[in-house]
Amino acid sequence: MNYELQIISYLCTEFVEDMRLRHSLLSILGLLLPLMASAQKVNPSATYIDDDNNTVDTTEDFTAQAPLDVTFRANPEDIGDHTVAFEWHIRKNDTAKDLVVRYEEETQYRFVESGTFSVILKARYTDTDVELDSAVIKVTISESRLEMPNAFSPNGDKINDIYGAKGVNDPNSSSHWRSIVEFHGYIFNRWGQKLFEWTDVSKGWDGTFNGSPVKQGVYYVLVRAKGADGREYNIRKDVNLLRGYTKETGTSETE
Ligand SMILES: [Ca+2]
Repeated sequence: MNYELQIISYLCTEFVEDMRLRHSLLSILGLLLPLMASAQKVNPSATYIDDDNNTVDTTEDFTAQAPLDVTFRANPEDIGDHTVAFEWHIRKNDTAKDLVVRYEEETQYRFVESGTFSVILKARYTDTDVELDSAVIKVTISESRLEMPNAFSPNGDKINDIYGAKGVNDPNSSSHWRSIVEFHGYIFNRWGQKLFEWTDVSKGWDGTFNGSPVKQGVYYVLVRAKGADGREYNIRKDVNLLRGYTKETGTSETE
């Protein structure tokens, strides 16, 4: 082999080595890229029942009223054969103190206080110890509100037929109750006899006692309740039970 050929041979070897190196680098990159790309692969969602009784499934921040049961899901994507460790931190008003920490892919939490809460999800691969991006959903629990009406008309026309918190006959009412976490209502007649009691704010009295309609007249309501914001409600008032209003006659003795 002459000198020139030796040089060419050397260069060829270098070239091949170089290609091998490049190939190796690309192979390593090829292995790393999925790991790097997977650093975005949790997309937590929240599922809850809203004020209109619809089931909402969202990945956005939201406002609702207490008591509120929420199911949070991590929704890991494209994780292949990796094992993922999840960590949920629920904190109030961005304080660093955790109300709870949970270690599961899907977790439930009941919000009973007003305010804004951060629900933080951290996730990592346990096999490679690669951290996945953390994500936050902010949940705002509204201030409480509770009003009791002065009258109702249990005559079967589907208008104000139930005596209960404002909003019980009209879910779209602007004075609809909000964030009531404890409720106890009692109905008495004028002799102080208890005719009805209820503990679900979304329910009420239909104007009957022992299965029979009571007479038109004045009754009394007593309500003790507590809001998610700590507000306590003590409401006593007269309740006018009126049966006169019907759709047919259109006469209004109630409103
Ligand atoms: Ca009515």
